Amino acid sequence: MKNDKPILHSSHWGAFLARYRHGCLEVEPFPEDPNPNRLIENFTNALNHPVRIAAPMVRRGWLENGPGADPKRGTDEFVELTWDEALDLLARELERVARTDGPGAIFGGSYGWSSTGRFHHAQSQVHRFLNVAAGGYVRSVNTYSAGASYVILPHVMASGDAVSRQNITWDQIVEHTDVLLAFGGIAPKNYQVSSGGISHHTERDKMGQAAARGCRFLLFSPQRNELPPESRFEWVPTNPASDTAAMLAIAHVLVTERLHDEPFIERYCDGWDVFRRYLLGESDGAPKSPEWAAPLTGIGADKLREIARSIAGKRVVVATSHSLQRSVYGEQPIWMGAVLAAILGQHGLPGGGFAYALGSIAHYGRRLVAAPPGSLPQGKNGISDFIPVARISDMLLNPGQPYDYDGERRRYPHIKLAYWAGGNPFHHHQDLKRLSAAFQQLETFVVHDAVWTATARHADFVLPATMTLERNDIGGSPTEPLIIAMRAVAPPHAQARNDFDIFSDLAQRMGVQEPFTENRSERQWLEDIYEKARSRLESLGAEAPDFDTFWERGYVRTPEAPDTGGAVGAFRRDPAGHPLPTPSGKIQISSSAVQGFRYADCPGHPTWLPPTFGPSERYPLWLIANQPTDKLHSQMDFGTYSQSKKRKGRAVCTMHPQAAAARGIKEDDCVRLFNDIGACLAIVRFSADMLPDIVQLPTGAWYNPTVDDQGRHLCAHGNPNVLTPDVGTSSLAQGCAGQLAAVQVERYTGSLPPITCFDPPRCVDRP
Ligand SMILES: Nc1nc2c(c(=O)[nH]1)N[C@H]1C(S)=C(S)[C@@H](COP(=O)(O)OP(=O)(O)OC[C@H]3O[C@@H](n4cnc5c(=O)[nH]c(N)nc54)[C@H](O)[C@@H]3O)O[C@H]1N2
Ligand SMILES: Nc1nc2c(c(=O)[nH]1)N[C@H]1C(S)=C(S)[C@@H](COP(=O)(O)OP(=O)(O)OC[C@H]3O[C@@H](n4cnc5c(=O)[nH]c(N)nc54)[C@H](O)[C@@H]3O)O[C@H]1N2
Ligand SMILES: [Mo]
Repeated sequence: MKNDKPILHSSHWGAFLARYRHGCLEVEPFPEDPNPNRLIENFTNALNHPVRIAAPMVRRGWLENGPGADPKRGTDEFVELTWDEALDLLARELERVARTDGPGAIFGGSYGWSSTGRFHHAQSQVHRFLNVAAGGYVRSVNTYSAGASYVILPHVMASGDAVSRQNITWDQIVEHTDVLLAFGGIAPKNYQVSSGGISHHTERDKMGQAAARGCRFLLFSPQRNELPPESRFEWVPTNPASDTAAMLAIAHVLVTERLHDEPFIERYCDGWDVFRRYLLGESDGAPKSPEWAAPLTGIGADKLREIARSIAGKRVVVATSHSLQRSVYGEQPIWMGAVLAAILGQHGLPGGGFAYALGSIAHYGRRLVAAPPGSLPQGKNGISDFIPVARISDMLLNPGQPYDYDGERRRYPHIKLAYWAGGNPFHHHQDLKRLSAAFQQLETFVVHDAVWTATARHADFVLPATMTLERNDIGGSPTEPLIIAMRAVAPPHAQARNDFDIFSDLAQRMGVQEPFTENRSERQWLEDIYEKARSRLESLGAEAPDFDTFWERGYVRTPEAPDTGGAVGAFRRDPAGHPLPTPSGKIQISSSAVQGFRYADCPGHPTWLPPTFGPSERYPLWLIANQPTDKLHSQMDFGTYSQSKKRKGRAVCTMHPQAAAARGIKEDDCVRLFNDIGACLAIVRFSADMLPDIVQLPTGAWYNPTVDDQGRHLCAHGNPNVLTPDVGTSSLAQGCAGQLAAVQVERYTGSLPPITCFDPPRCVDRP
């Protein structure tokens, strides 16, 4: 396959042009993109990288001993089989588990971002397959992104999507907002990404336009560079996990100085009085004043007071990032953000209110489009059982045990087989040593991926999937103005196959090929997915080319939908006619439903709960384990751009020069970060643009477990999830709490263990 003319393709981090010649891939940004993203460069060495999975593999221990728990999972050797052998064996195993234990023993949650195309979307494929072939599967609910917020928000306001995706847009902010309070920031590295693709990176310019009109951006964060310079933001250095206290103090000033919007609270809110008594200290003896909050937040009392006075009567957006709620008690700052916007009377005004996750991913803050493409139907799941997504290790280690979730007492299912396609738990989950032990409990673990991730290395069946550039697909999303014909650029690597074709052949062996494929080819599925957009475009009187024209041209444009503020805007305009879907139909400043669950870790109104997991004498630094700048999660960590940002082949952690000096650490030193959960190595970079008692190590470095020359277990590469706690945010949401941990850092003086995670595992001839 040779393409002399560049072909348009799409990824979660940007649309781009690709050309594949003489085995080499060149990429360039989509010409219309005002602020293209260098992550596209990660593709250039990816297609034929040695870490690609070349052929179907079965773990040696599974082949020799059959299904069952095995401590060798993760370090075992693999045996290459032919596709026919591997699929025959896997089909029989799936039938065995479905027959003896039922589909309720199959975990098909398969969390992860996979790739952009709407048809070859690996999760949709695996879910559809398990529904058809096994009668269903135990699923996972919620996300690692918004685990706490999407459970608390429906109790308080409306669905997470109604608050984050269909509420306040950048267009409104450009025109109307006076002050934007950004708790956790709106980091340039983060809004360059959007699931379903992103053809125009516009956030930076929108913030610049708002600032030029006079909008003031205030950043509350432990790190400075979490807003673009174009926003002319002011940094308010804020301790990790203290945002609830900062917001309470601002609310306290507003209420005690009678700057709050009493008519709004009266008309649009429920449960004010209980919260007001807490805020003023009438119920617990502790007024949540700026003086109370100053030592907790690290923000001076005068500063908090000045901020409160300066926002009263203004058009204000209270924005909170995803990161705020990805830690223990993560529900609180989200609920409090909604309450602060209510105290200011801002909900539902153009460019005012509570913008959950604004710009944390580019799809938050964008206008909805009128004609998004369709997606692959997943069919009906015969199993109703589920887990909150980040409780995967708990589920595998504690079958049958009870746990709390959103007012229910539930029990973990007994899972025998897990099937993963399109996610990387050894990237996304916490306490990776524990996760490894959890996967060792399974009878059988099946993984499709294009590359040898740590997850694939833990599997019994490893089936090589194509990468997006090796197949035809359609890109688009509810907020993306282009529907992109993602034409294949390169031939599949070695024996890699599309997830759809793998499932189709498995379904054929299990006698369900026709219900799985509906006798439709890839081309027919793509036509179907496109047709949803085309017919809608036609009904809108917009240009609606037929599939062949679309495919030839490379994309079509969909108009934007009206910018009405969604359910929150409608509620503001007519609270009786458009009540919110809460028990009162109003904003719940306190909630008798949540109160009724009697969770000490999530009381009936936003509450300051001191972090129990923060720095201690032994582990005096906050670890911020946030999103990486040079890739999406773990995807293509071996890619040119990601590799160019490593030092000594390892992840870079950022420290304040003071904290480093106190430990005798110099720039570019290798350090060991450790706590009671685990340890890893990383190379130090200095920055004074952060609080002195934090160390930042982004996620994304592939897990590289090893034993150093002193016999200590550590990740040689710098995956922070060896250090993060595997606990839920609270009994309410049980969300991921991986953003923060407490650690110690020391200079590493041993010999540097090699990086082996990009070498394929050992393969042996069949026994
Ligand atoms: N400590 C800490 N941990 C975190 C976070 C944090 O802030 N701190 N953030 C969390 C968040 S918000 C998220 S969303 C998660 C992300 O976690 P994931 O979404 O699981 O991470 P990815 O690296 O995107 O995993 C996608 C995998 O799918 C594979 N893949 C891509 N395309 C295909 C395909 O077509 N077919 C198949 N079969 N495979 C494919 C890729 O190679 C990759 O291995 O991480 C979470 N983990
Ligand atoms: N380049 C790139 N972009 C991405 C991703 C990626 O992997 N790579 N992942 C995407 C995904 S799936 C998601 S969900 C989003 C995630 O969006 P977020 O979760 O918001 O992103 P993070 O980078 O993890 O965190 C943002 C910043 O929050 C600050 N922070 C951490 N804890 C606290 C706190 O307690 N209080 C305050 N005030 N600030 C705090 C830190 O300084 C951190 O850098 O990013 C998306 N964008
Ligand atoms: Mo996410």
